[in-house]
Amino acid sequence: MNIRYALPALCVALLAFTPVDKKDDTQYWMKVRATDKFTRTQIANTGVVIDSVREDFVAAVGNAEEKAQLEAMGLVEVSFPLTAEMDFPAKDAAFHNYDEMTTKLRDLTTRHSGISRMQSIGKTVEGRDIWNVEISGNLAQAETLPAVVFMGGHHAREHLSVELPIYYIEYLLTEYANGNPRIKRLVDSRDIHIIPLVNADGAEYDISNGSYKAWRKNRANVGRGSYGVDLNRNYGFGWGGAGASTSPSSDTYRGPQAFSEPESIAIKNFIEQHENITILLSFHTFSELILYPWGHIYDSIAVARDKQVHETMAKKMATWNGYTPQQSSELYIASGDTTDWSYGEHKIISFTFELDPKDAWGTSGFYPGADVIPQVQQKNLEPILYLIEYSDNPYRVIDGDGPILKP
Ligand code: 0X9
Ligand code: ZN
Repeated sequence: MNIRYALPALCVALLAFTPVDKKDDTQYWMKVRATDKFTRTQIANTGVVIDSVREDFVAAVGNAEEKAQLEAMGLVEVSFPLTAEMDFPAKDAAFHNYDEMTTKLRDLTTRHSGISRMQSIGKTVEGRDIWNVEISGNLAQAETLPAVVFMGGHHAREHLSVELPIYYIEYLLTEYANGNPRIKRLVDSRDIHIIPLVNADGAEYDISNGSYKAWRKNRANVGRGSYGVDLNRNYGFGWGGAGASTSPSSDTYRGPQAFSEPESIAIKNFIEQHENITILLSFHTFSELILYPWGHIYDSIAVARDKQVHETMAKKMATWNGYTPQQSSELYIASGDTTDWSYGEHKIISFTFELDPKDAWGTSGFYPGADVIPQVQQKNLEPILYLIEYSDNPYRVIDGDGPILKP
């Protein structure tokens, strides 16, 4: 047949065989109540895929029909469609959603398996894994090396705070592979932990259905139709003090007790299992600040040397990123934050960075746009390398010993 006739004929044939009833193929993520294996079996029998099992619920993915069946059984607590809209708005596509982040971390740690490993340190309320990437030239004996931990994403809408940890994982692994001598020396002599996204449920919720929700907390059902505990008010040092709300509907709700949330428990357990950690940095946004304890009281750290180390390091890091170094409570009193606990309970030298921008109206500062990602990653690179460097003995910064790892 002549090509001029073949194409139209093919189209007609294809149209004839195209099914007219277009089945809705939307997949839904569901939190489904289940306390025993029998209920879980019933749930599985609807055809959904169960991807995690917790004491009193499962996380499942299924289609509209399966969702309807589970709803009829009265078991669905939370559900949302896993459509293309379950992602950052197109203009912010450079940000990583949870799946993109997980895939990237898996790829990187697989490609650089000699010096890195990826481990779940616990699960979120909705059953997502909280990932830690450990980087060291001596993984077999990493616990004998000085350790440092970086984390991001305690607050859902602070997506930029997740992009920095992801980038530093990539940077350290690829620069090591490229033979960068400074990175090689750092990685070979240190145990580096990077937890990019603590509040994975909140971050996913914040981008669900195609628009930002300015969500802050985790996604715990806290009763009376309210959701969320502020994870940066849930840590157990000075918990219950000022600057944290007792009201479940508040954005700074401290939770029913210290460490009531699986996300903060995961961090607590992780820190307590890694006694070699000497320095911690938790990324937040925004205001361009370098904060250090205390945050729950106006008093400064009583141990003179500890105070001096925090101040000296904060000032030094500020020379690179241009942020303002100050004690946390200079900003405002807030109890139950990560760094008061890590320093107060474990004497870990601890910082909170409030990343760019410096100021903004309303919640717009949490959504500065993808364009800023590279510059914020770059301006904070030197502070990160500095903290890795001094994790062998942070007191070197006041005792006058110079950097021992610089080329
Ligand atoms: O309030 C917070 O948790 C942090 N700011 S944010 O805008 N990212 O929410 C600041 C925590 C600083 N710590 C204290 N002031 N205690
Ligand atoms: Zn924050």
